[in-house]
Amino acid sequence: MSRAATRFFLTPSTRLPNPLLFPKRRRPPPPCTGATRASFAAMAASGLGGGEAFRLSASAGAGAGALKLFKGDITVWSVDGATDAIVNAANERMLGGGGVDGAIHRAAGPELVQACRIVPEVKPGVRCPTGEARITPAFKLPVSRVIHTVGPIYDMDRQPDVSLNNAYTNSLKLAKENGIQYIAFPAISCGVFRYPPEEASKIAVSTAQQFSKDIKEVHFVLFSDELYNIWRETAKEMLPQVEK
Ligand code: AR6
Repeated sequence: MSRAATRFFLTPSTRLPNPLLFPKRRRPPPPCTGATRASFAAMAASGLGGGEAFRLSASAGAGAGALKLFKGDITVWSVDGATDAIVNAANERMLGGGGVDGAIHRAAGPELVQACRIVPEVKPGVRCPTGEARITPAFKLPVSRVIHTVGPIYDMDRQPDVSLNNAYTNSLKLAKENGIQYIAFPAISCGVFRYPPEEASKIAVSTAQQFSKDIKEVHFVLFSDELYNIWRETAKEMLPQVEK
């Protein structure tokens, strides 16, 4: 028997349980729309925590324009692999780095840095100036695209609030232009760039609100309990919450 053929054979000790003897327990479906249900299922499968949902606009119908909060590693996030994108907190060179940038490049594989390398430089060593955004394929990541943006270095930027607003806004604009329906952000600039997370969360939520008609769901994937709780408090203050 060829090696390929043996892959499809199960020995008695590895045989799967008979589904008639071990039926799957059925749970009632959660009371939410198809899109919402799909994204919650995808997040639960990927092992991300949290999952609180808010409406981005008081006037939008159920399921449209949602903001969701998750806890964990953004590189495992995906919704459908076709109209979804994660955002990378990159630097102006766009050739990788530490933090979430390093994690995204490791998970995407070496093709990502090659794709970044061919993004034209706007001046020597700068492919994406602070506050702007660029898009690439996502390679081995489970999403369709990576949007790279550069947030401000809090202590060095003259107007860090304007730059952070631009980073979120330009990422969302680029998502819209590329037909992205589901987008996930990390806490841009809240790591080595030292942006105070309470202030950053207000900018993040308010820019997401402005795209409530353009993007189905804006997600934030926060890496620590502390950040998750800050984003949750801000979302609760600014948006109506919806039941899971
Ligand atoms: N998933 C989600 N969030 C993460 C992950 C992850 N896998 N890893 C880290 N974070 P940072 P910045 C969080 O420093 O402040 C890079 O070297 C982290 O806890 O990654 O915008 C770039 O190349 C923090 O809350 O990005 C730049 O030079 C947030 O992501 C520079 O860092 C952002 O932290 C950008 O600095």
